[in-house]
Amino acid sequence: MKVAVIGMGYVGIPEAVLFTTIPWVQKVYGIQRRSKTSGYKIDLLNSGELPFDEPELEPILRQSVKNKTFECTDDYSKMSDCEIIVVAVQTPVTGGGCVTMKDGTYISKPLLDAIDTIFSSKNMSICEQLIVITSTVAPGTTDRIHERIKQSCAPYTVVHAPERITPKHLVENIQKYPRVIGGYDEESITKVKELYSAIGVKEFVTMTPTEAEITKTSENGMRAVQIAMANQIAEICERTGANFYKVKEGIDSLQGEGITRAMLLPGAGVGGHCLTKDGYLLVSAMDMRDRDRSLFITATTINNSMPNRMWELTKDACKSAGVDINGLNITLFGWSYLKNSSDTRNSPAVAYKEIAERNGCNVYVYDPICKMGKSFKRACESDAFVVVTDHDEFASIFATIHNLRSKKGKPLIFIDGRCVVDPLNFDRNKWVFRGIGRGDVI
Ligand code: SAJ
Repeated sequence: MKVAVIGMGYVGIPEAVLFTTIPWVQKVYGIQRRSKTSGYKIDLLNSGELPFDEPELEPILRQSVKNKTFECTDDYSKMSDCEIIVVAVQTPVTGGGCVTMKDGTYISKPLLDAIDTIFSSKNMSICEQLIVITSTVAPGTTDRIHERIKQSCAPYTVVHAPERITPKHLVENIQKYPRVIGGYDEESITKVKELYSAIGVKEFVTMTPTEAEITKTSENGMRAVQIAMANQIAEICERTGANFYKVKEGIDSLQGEGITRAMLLPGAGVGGHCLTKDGYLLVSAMDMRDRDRSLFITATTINNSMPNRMWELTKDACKSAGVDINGLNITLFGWSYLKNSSDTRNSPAVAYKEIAERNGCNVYVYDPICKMGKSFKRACESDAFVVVTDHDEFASIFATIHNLRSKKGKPLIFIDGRCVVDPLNFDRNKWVFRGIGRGDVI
């Protein structure tokens, strides 16, 4: 059997490479358009290298390139003799990534383009083909594709099997998490189960395609709501002189039968490619008049406001320190959106830096994982230290940073966006501390 995977990203690459380990799969084509931003991946992957850090996957890729079971190509016609086509393109909701249909629902532009190429005559196969949509899509998307198949009498069936991966643990996530499969018939569902069982997936949850779309967009929409709750409770703590982490300890003590509370953590913001968009995809199935008041949109708005909250804390600290914010030298610890990751998609650090520079500050970004800021010495020479990403490798810095002293006779400033230090370690004559959720320390 031959398999094509469209979209060589965080989802498509690991799945395509793992498919090459299946004995009954002779060839896997990684289909990647030669776009400005991602076209480079074609030659990179064909040379046996990954565009991201995933140690477990690299040797499998090299082996599959060597034995020619994997080939990355921009030639979509290679799909025509593939029995299964997996669509793993990104589904952004901003920057023109989304098409709003007549009924107000969304369909991702990259997904639409991928489907159009599958349906185009030069790529259409004569044999029955199974299309597996693994991208996260708005409710109703798979039905739309199913309808198009029926109208065009194309030899396709379609299934939605959304991915559940997070950067840094791609292979582990693919194999560890149950796979939701939304299909129209038992035969196609069984085929998808066979494919993913063969790469290590142990558990499946089957349902209709729309239920699968709502499952995936809800599980991330819910997480964004949970984080937004923590962020809003943290703001209430800051305004009332309370310590969020004591409140969390109190709420977490409410354990027991049926009494469940999942208090996540407030922070400098929510970045990444999942939580920042899946709520929008989910609510696109709501009546357009009701969307803006949806819980998921409100949560995303709260989370997107956190870099500004970090800026407000910076301003307040400067006022307390008697330091002019204009021209302030800031070291920004962290550039990626997620700890121990180099993934900067929608990173709150980018938003904070823009606000600070717009207000006359000089921002030095220090994030060795993102290869930003070469000099730790320079990082220590600022007037203010702002933490957006809590990389493990920063722990030793944060354990002793309170020993730094200003050379300008003014207090230094520390803005803690991830609860990485104990404020009590900071000499209040030499430092002004502000932290998300730390209304008790001003
Ligand atoms: N964050 C908080 N407070 C929290 C947890 C996270 O502010 O309590 C922030 C993080 O700093 C980051 C952002 O939210 O900026 C996203 O963090 P994340 O841990 O949710 O990581 P993601 O965006 O990679 O989310 C993915 C999702 N997985 C899939 O879509 C398959 C999500 O469903 C997972 O729950 C999450 O990974 C995970 O748990 O690792």
